[in-house]
Amino acid sequence: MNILDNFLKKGLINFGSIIDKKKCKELHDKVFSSRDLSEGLFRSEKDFLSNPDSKKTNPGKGKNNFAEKFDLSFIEKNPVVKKNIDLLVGEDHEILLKNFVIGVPDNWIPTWLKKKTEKQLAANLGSYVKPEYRDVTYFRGIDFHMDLIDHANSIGDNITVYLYLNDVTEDMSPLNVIEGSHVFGATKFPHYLKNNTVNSIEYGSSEKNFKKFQKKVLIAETGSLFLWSSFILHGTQPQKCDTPRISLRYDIKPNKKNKNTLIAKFLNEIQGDLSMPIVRDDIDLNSTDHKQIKFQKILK
Ligand SMILES: O=C(O)CCC(=O)C(=O)O
Ligand SMILES: [Fe+2]
Repeated sequence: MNILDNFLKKGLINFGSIIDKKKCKELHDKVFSSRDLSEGLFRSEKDFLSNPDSKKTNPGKGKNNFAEKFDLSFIEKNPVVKKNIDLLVGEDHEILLKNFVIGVPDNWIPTWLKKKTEKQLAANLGSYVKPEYRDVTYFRGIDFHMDLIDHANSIGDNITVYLYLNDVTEDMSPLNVIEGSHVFGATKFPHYLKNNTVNSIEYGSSEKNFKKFQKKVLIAETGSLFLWSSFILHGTQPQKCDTPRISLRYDIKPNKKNKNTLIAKFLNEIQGDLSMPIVRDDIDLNSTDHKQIKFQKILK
């Protein structure tokens, strides 16, 4: 089946390792050597408590963004990538954000922080990292979510493009993707999920309406590229080894005026809401604490 027909069914494209390995490795090495990748990345507990600083700690478009310092045309102008992205979201699409993502090994995380993040469903480490290092994104795993989680009140016609800059083994927090999980449209994080097995998982639009889906664990080599709809559930386990996973991620949106994109066709098939005012229910937005007890982590 052609990859775009497959996308219409599954909401995911696995392009395989199509991006120049040598250039990926060079980019990886530049990120790797640009900072103190150790416990030195993090603030002290005392400093954190004196100013939890929980907002705007991630790179933005044109703001505090290490990925914007590089010529990424070997990715963006790759003919296969460009052709498929243009067909999906139109040639007049907008790149809302490109950023590097680092999957953080446990041995960098200070003890005080380990206790905190172990309970979090979405361990984005931005607010715990020293301000000078916040030009890339840091994760200690994130449970199954839709990327719509970043876009409350907006139609989920975005796509995420994700490139592995190093070889990602089973221990290195590979992406887990639930194929076809767009069918219920926008649902709130944390999601109704059960019976997680190697190849499948059950996901519900409510406690009463579960369906079984195929799951893919994206163990893959340097230069492997993936693309998914912002309605597709995916997540990562915390790292299980000392090598960080370094990736590059794009958030891309079609132009509002363009109605002839394949993503518009994809959204037409969805039986459910295409946007949501409240996208998550795991954090108290007025405090730095996550509502840990109520929900169980799936990706541990
Ligand atoms: O890199 C990770 O651990 C999280 C990846 C993810 O969910 C994303 O980039 O959308
Ligand atoms: Fe995501």
